[in-house]
Amino acid sequence: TGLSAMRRGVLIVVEGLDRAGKSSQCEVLRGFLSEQGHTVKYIRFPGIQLNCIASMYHWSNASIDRTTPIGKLIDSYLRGSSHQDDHSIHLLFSANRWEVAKSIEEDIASGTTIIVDRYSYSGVVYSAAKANPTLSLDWAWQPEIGLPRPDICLFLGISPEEAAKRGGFGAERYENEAMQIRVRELFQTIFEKMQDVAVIDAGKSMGEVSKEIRGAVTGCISRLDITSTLRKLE
Ligand code: ADP
Ligand code: FDM
Ligand code: MG
Repeated sequence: TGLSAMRRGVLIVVEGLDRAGKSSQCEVLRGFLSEQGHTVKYIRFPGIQLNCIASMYHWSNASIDRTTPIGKLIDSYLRGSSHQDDHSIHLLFSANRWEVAKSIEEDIASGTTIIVDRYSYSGVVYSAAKANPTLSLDWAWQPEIGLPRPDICLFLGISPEEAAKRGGFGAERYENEAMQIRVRELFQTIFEKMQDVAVIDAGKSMGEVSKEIRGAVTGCISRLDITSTLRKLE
Protein backbone atom coordinates (compact mmCIF):
# COMPACT_ATOMS: atom_id res chain seq x y z
CA THR A 1 0.00 0.00 0.00
CA GLY A 2 0.98 3.63 -0.24
CA LEU A 3 1.36 3.79 3.50
CA SER A 4 3.77 0.89 3.78
CA ALA A 5 5.84 2.38 0.97
CA MET A 6 6.44 5.36 3.27
CA ARG A 7 7.48 3.25 6.26
CA ARG A 8 10.92 4.39 7.29
CA GLY A 9 13.63 2.41 9.05
CA VAL A 10 14.61 2.86 12.69
CA LEU A 11 17.96 4.26 13.84
CA ILE A 12 19.14 2.28 16.85
CA VAL A 13 22.38 3.07 18.70
CA VAL A 14 24.10 0.75 21.15
CA GLU A 15 26.52 2.39 23.59
CA GLY A 16 28.56 1.37 26.60
CA LEU A 17 31.98 0.64 28.02
CA ASP A 18 34.43 -1.81 26.51
CA ARG A 19 33.24 -5.42 26.98
CA ALA A 20 29.71 -4.39 27.98
CA GLY A 21 28.52 -6.72 25.22
CA LYS A 22 27.66 -4.12 22.57
CA SER A 23 28.85 -6.02 19.52
CA SER A 24 27.34 -9.32 20.71
CA GLN A 25 23.99 -7.67 21.40
CA CYS A 26 24.00 -5.83 18.07
CA GLU A 27 24.24 -9.21 16.38
CA VAL A 28 21.41 -10.72 18.46
CA LEU A 29 19.22 -7.68 17.81
CA ARG A 30 19.97 -7.81 14.11
CA GLY A 31 18.75 -11.43 14.02
CA PHE A 32 15.61 -10.59 15.99
CA LEU A 33 14.62 -7.62 13.83
CA SER A 34 15.32 -9.52 10.61
CA GLU A 35 12.98 -12.29 11.81
CA GLN A 36 10.38 -9.61 12.46
CA GLY A 37 10.59 -8.67 8.80
CA HIS A 38 12.79 -5.58 9.03
CA THR A 39 15.58 -4.92 6.57
CA VAL A 40 18.54 -4.40 8.89
CA LYS A 41 22.06 -3.08 8.48
CA TYR A 42 24.81 -3.09 11.13
CA ILE A 43 27.45 -0.36 11.23
CA ARG A 44 30.08 0.60 13.77
CA PHE A 45 32.16 3.62 14.69
CA PRO A 46 35.05 4.19 14.43
CA GLY A 47 35.61 2.67 11.05
CA ILE A 48 32.81 1.75 8.84
CA GLN A 49 31.39 -1.51 7.73
CA LEU A 50 29.01 -0.19 5.20
CA ASN A 51 28.20 -1.09 1.67
CA CYS A 52 26.48 2.21 1.13
CA ILE A 53 29.66 4.27 1.23
CA ALA A 54 31.33 1.94 -1.24
CA SER A 55 30.18 4.03 -4.16
CA MET A 56 31.75 7.09 -2.58
CA TYR A 57 35.17 5.44 -2.70
CA HIS A 58 34.52 3.41 -5.85
CA TRP A 59 34.74 0.19 -3.91
CA SER A 60 32.20 -2.45 -4.59
CA ASN A 61 30.52 -4.28 -1.80
CA ALA A 62 33.68 -4.32 0.30
CA SER A 63 33.57 -4.82 4.04
CA ILE A 64 35.06 -1.57 5.19
CA ASP A 65 36.41 -1.31 8.71
CA ARG A 66 38.62 1.61 9.73
CA THR A 67 39.79 1.71 6.13
CA THR A 68 38.42 4.99 4.84
CA PRO A 69 41.11 7.71 4.85
CA ILE A 70 39.75 8.97 8.18
CA GLY A 71 39.23 5.45 9.52
CA LYS A 72 42.90 4.68 8.89
CA LEU A 73 44.06 7.74 10.84
CA ILE A 74 41.82 6.79 13.77
CA ASP A 75 43.00 3.19 13.68
CA SER A 76 46.67 4.09 13.87
CA TYR A 77 45.92 6.53 16.71
CA LEU A 78 44.00 3.90 18.71
CA ARG A 79 46.75 1.34 18.19
CA GLY A 80 49.29 3.86 19.47
CA SER A 81 51.28 3.97 16.27
CA SER A 82 50.54 7.64 15.72
CA HIS A 83 49.98 10.67 17.91
CA GLN A 84 47.27 13.30 17.50
CA ASP A 85 46.28 16.40 19.39
CA ASP A 86 43.19 15.63 21.56
CA HIS A 87 41.01 18.11 19.66
CA SER A 88 42.23 16.94 16.29
CA ILE A 89 41.48 13.25 16.92
CA HIS A 90 38.11 14.22 18.37
CA LEU A 91 37.18 16.01 15.16
CA LEU A 92 38.37 13.03 13.10
CA PHE A 93 36.05 10.70 15.03
CA SER A 94 33.24 13.15 14.31
CA ALA A 95 34.21 13.47 10.63
CA ASN A 96 34.10 9.68 10.47
CA ARG A 97 30.38 9.93 11.33
CA TRP A 98 29.77 12.85 8.96
CA GLU A 99 31.22 10.91 6.05
CA VAL A 100 28.33 8.41 6.31
CA ALA A 101 25.58 10.68 7.68
CA LYS A 102 23.91 11.10 4.33
CA SER A 103 23.89 7.40 3.52
CA ILE A 104 22.38 6.69 6.95
CA GLU A 105 19.58 9.16 6.23
CA GLU A 106 18.98 7.66 2.80
CA ASP A 107 18.87 4.11 4.13
CA ILE A 108 16.46 5.04 6.92
CA ALA A 109 14.22 6.95 4.51
CA SER A 110 14.07 3.98 2.15
CA GLY A 111 13.03 1.60 4.93
CA THR A 112 16.29 0.08 6.22
CA THR A 113 16.73 -0.16 9.98
CA ILE A 114 20.30 0.54 11.11
CA ILE A 115 21.95 -0.77 14.26
CA VAL A 116 24.93 1.40 15.21
CA ASP A 117 27.70 0.07 17.47
CA ARG A 118 29.00 3.24 19.25
CA TYR A 119 28.10 6.77 18.12
CA SER A 120 28.40 10.42 19.16
CA TYR A 121 27.97 9.51 22.85
CA SER A 122 31.20 7.49 22.86
CA GLY A 123 32.62 10.35 20.85
CA VAL A 124 32.07 13.02 23.48
CA VAL A 125 32.65 10.84 26.51
CA TYR A 126 36.03 9.35 25.52
CA SER A 127 37.38 12.73 24.45
CA ALA A 128 36.15 14.57 27.55
CA ALA A 129 37.53 11.79 29.78
CA LYS A 130 41.03 12.98 28.88
CA ALA A 131 40.43 15.99 31.14
CA ASN A 132 42.07 18.34 28.68
CA PRO A 133 41.17 21.83 30.00
CA THR A 134 40.00 23.07 26.59
CA LEU A 135 38.07 19.92 25.69
CA SER A 136 34.84 19.96 27.70
CA LEU A 137 31.76 17.83 27.07
CA ASP A 138 30.10 20.95 25.64
CA TRP A 139 32.97 21.62 23.27
CA ALA A 140 33.04 17.99 22.24
CA TRP A 141 29.31 17.95 21.42
CA GLN A 142 29.41 20.83 18.91
CA PRO A 143 30.58 18.90 15.82
CA GLU A 144 27.89 16.26 16.46
CA ILE A 145 25.08 18.78 16.00
CA GLY A 146 23.16 18.02 12.81
CA LEU A 147 24.09 14.34 12.58
CA PRO A 148 21.22 11.83 12.33
CA ARG A 149 19.56 11.50 15.73
CA PRO A 150 18.92 7.96 16.97
CA ASP A 151 15.31 6.94 17.61
CA ILE A 152 16.63 5.04 20.59
CA CYS A 153 19.98 4.71 22.33
CA LEU A 154 20.54 1.53 24.33
CA PHE A 155 23.12 2.16 27.03
CA LEU A 156 24.65 -1.09 28.23
CA GLY A 157 25.74 -0.36 31.79
CA ILE A 158 28.28 -2.62 33.45
CA SER A 159 30.50 -2.35 36.53
CA PRO A 160 34.26 -2.39 35.97
CA GLU A 161 34.39 -5.64 37.99
CA GLU A 162 31.87 -7.42 35.75
CA ALA A 163 33.62 -6.12 32.64
CA ALA A 164 36.96 -7.38 33.96
CA LYS A 165 35.53 -10.92 34.24
CA ARG A 166 34.97 -10.82 30.49
CA GLY A 167 38.67 -10.62 29.72
CA GLY A 168 41.58 -8.29 30.29
CA PHE A 169 42.36 -5.04 28.55
CA GLY A 170 43.64 -5.12 25.02
CA ALA A 171 46.48 -2.97 23.80
CA GLU A 172 44.50 -0.03 22.46
CA ARG A 173 44.94 3.50 23.71
CA TYR A 174 41.85 3.79 25.95
CA GLU A 175 41.95 0.30 27.41
CA ASN A 176 43.14 1.11 30.91
CA GLU A 177 41.38 1.38 34.23
CA ALA A 178 41.72 5.13 34.87
CA MET A 179 40.23 5.93 31.48
CA GLN A 180 37.38 3.42 31.86
CA ILE A 181 36.39 4.90 35.25
CA ARG A 182 36.19 8.45 33.82
CA VAL A 183 34.31 7.21 30.77
CA ARG A 184 31.79 5.42 32.96
CA GLU A 185 31.11 8.58 35.02
CA LEU A 186 30.71 10.71 31.92
CA PHE A 187 28.34 8.24 30.24
CA GLN A 188 26.17 8.48 33.35
CA THR A 189 26.31 12.27 33.26
CA ILE A 190 25.16 12.55 29.66
CA PHE A 191 22.53 9.81 29.76
CA GLU A 192 20.90 11.17 32.92
CA LYS A 193 19.59 14.20 31.05
CA MET A 194 19.02 12.60 27.68
CA GLN A 195 15.76 11.55 26.03
CA ASP A 196 15.20 8.32 24.11
CA VAL A 197 17.76 6.38 26.09
CA ALA A 198 17.15 2.94 27.58
CA VAL A 199 19.57 1.99 30.33
CA ILE A 200 20.15 -1.76 30.27
CA ASP A 201 21.84 -3.78 33.02
CA ALA A 202 24.50 -5.47 30.91
CA GLY A 203 25.89 -7.42 33.87
CA LYS A 204 23.16 -10.02 33.40
CA SER A 205 23.35 -13.07 31.15
CA MET A 206 23.38 -12.72 27.36
CA GLY A 207 19.81 -13.99 27.20
CA GLU A 208 18.49 -11.61 29.85
CA VAL A 209 20.24 -8.62 28.30
CA SER A 210 18.89 -9.38 24.83
CA LYS A 211 15.39 -9.78 26.26
CA GLU A 212 15.59 -6.31 27.83
CA ILE A 213 16.90 -4.86 24.59
CA ARG A 214 14.09 -6.48 22.58
CA GLY A 215 11.57 -4.96 24.98
CA ALA A 216 13.04 -1.47 24.70
CA VAL A 217 13.32 -1.61 20.91
CA THR A 218 9.85 -3.05 20.43
CA GLY A 219 8.44 -0.25 22.59
CA CYS A 220 10.34 2.37 20.61
CA ILE A 221 9.11 0.99 17.29
CA SER A 222 5.50 0.88 18.44
CA ARG A 223 5.67 4.54 19.51
CA LEU A 224 7.47 5.70 16.38
CA ASP A 225 5.65 7.73 13.76
CA ILE A 226 6.90 5.76 10.79
CA THR A 227 5.82 8.44 8.35
CA SER A 228 8.14 10.93 10.06
CA THR A 229 11.64 11.69 8.89
CA LEU A 230 14.73 11.07 10.97
CA ARG A 231 15.51 13.87 13.40
CA LYS A 232 18.93 15.49 13.87
CA LEU A 233 21.15 15.80 16.92
CA GLU A 234 20.93 19.23 18.48
P1 ADP B 1 31.82 -4.87 23.42
O1 ADP B 1 31.48 -4.86 21.97
O2 ADP B 1 30.91 -4.02 24.24
O3 ADP B 1 33.25 -4.56 23.71
P2 ADP B 1 31.51 -7.75 23.18
O4 ADP B 1 30.16 -8.01 22.65
O5 ADP B 1 32.66 -7.86 22.26
O6 ADP B 1 31.56 -6.36 23.96
O7 ADP B 1 31.71 -8.75 24.41
C1 ADP B 1 32.93 -8.79 25.15
C2 ADP B 1 33.14 -10.21 25.70
O8 ADP B 1 32.17 -10.49 26.70
C3 ADP B 1 32.97 -11.30 24.65
O9 ADP B 1 33.88 -12.34 24.94
C4 ADP B 1 31.54 -11.77 24.86
O10 ADP B 1 31.37 -13.11 24.47
C5 ADP B 1 31.36 -11.61 26.35
N1 ADP B 1 29.98 -11.26 26.75
C6 ADP B 1 29.13 -10.40 26.11
N2 ADP B 1 27.97 -10.29 26.78
C7 ADP B 1 28.07 -11.08 27.88
C8 ADP B 1 27.18 -11.39 28.97
N3 ADP B 1 25.96 -10.85 29.06
N4 ADP B 1 27.62 -12.23 29.91
C9 ADP B 1 28.87 -12.77 29.84
N5 ADP B 1 29.75 -12.53 28.83
C10 ADP B 1 29.37 -11.71 27.86
N1 FDM C 1 35.87 6.09 20.49
C1 FDM C 1 34.86 5.68 19.71
C2 FDM C 1 36.18 7.44 20.62
O1 FDM C 1 37.11 7.81 21.33
N2 FDM C 1 35.45 8.37 19.92
C3 FDM C 1 34.42 8.00 19.12
O2 FDM C 1 33.76 8.87 18.50
C4 FDM C 1 34.10 6.60 19.02
C5 FDM C 1 32.98 6.15 18.13
O3 FDM C 1 37.34 4.29 20.19
F1 FDM C 1 37.90 3.12 22.99
C6 FDM C 1 36.72 5.09 21.18
C7 FDM C 1 36.01 4.15 22.07
C8 FDM C 1 36.92 2.94 22.05
C9 FDM C 1 37.56 2.96 20.68
O4 FDM C 1 36.53 0.87 20.37
C10 FDM C 1 36.98 1.96 19.71
P1 FDM C 1 35.79 -0.42 19.79
O5 FDM C 1 36.13 -1.40 20.86
O6 FDM C 1 36.40 -0.72 18.47
O7 FDM C 1 34.34 -0.14 19.72
MG1 MG D 1 32.65 -4.24 20.30
